[in-house]
Amino acid sequence: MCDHHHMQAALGLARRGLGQCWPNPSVGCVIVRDGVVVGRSFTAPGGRPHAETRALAMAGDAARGATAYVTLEPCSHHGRTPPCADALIKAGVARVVVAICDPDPRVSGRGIARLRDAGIEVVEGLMADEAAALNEGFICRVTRRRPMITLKLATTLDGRIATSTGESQWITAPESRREAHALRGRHDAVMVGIGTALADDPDLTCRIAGYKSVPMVRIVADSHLRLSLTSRLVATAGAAPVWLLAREDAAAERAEALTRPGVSVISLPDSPTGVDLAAALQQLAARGLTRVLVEGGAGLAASLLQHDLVDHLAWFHAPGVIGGDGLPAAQGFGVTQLAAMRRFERVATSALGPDMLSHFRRSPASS
Ligand code: AOF
Ligand code: ZN
Repeated sequence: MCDHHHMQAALGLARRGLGQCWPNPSVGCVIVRDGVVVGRSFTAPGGRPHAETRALAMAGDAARGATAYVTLEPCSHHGRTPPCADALIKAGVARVVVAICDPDPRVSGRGIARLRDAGIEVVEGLMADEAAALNEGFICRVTRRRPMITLKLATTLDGRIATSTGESQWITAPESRREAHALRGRHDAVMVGIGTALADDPDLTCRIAGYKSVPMVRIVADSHLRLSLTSRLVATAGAAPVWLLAREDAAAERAEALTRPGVSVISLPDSPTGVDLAAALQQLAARGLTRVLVEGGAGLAASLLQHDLVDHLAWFHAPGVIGGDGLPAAQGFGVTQLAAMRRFERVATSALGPDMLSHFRRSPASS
């Protein structure tokens, strides 16, 4: 079997860890000796042990003289676990095929150098684009100091998320709503604006059995700490984290009442539109988040688009039309000229029952 085939398998393994490994990247590792896969694994939920350690444990003595395929450069630092580069050397691996370098300043090339110094043949850059896409959240956290943002919208064909009276359940079909939960599963956290939290009283959990072993972080952009103490989010704050993004001047006694049942309040500089979003995302990255799914509402969607913070769009379209008096998916954010429009490029489209789901990413021309 060729290198490409095994790297593809390693990428497939890494994909299974998305949404579960933060603050670490989800890495895949396949160990092959004499054409036989003797070890395979991905980063454990919570980020440790690393992929290579687990795959080497599976391979045991069979790792001697083998080739290891890893989707990210093996680490070289002494963290909570010894360096993976050292583990590969100790196990007697002969060759390591790496998709991309680790942007973490503690590693960034040192893992590969360590392997080469030990006489191991290292091949770099195989399926690098695929690996970079898979690690986008981690790379974003390390290099841009904010998590990758996916904005999910579920609308009619004319982009409405509710009628003029606020009725919104349900616009999309059960097939779409199920896929929306799978999307949550591949993200570390889900975030909504306070309007949505008050209107829907959502759980913001991933409700597909067996899909997620690390609880989803639930985030509300709640500048004045208006989240109800009797909301489902507050009631379940002990089971899965709830983080509120609030302005510094939000009432201290309100913050105290919310923190008592286990909610975390993150204080941020004031901004005319609520909280300073760039500062908010910086705080989320500092707490380790790599992939955040934003599910609206229209105000939060507009602010993110305005500040060009949307990396991916997951847009569910139901085949219906509400018309101009329905609520739009994104409020106005001051676009008067087409040159200022936020542009995306289509990555994939699929049919979900009667609905359509399109994935877009920020157009390279606009970044
Ligand atoms: C690997 N294999 O599976 C992962 C790696 O805090 P630590 O000690 O767990 O180290 C975290 C760093 O290790 C993380 O920032 C990234 O550079 C690397 N992640 N490395 O060799 C893995 N998840
Ligand atoms: Zn490691």
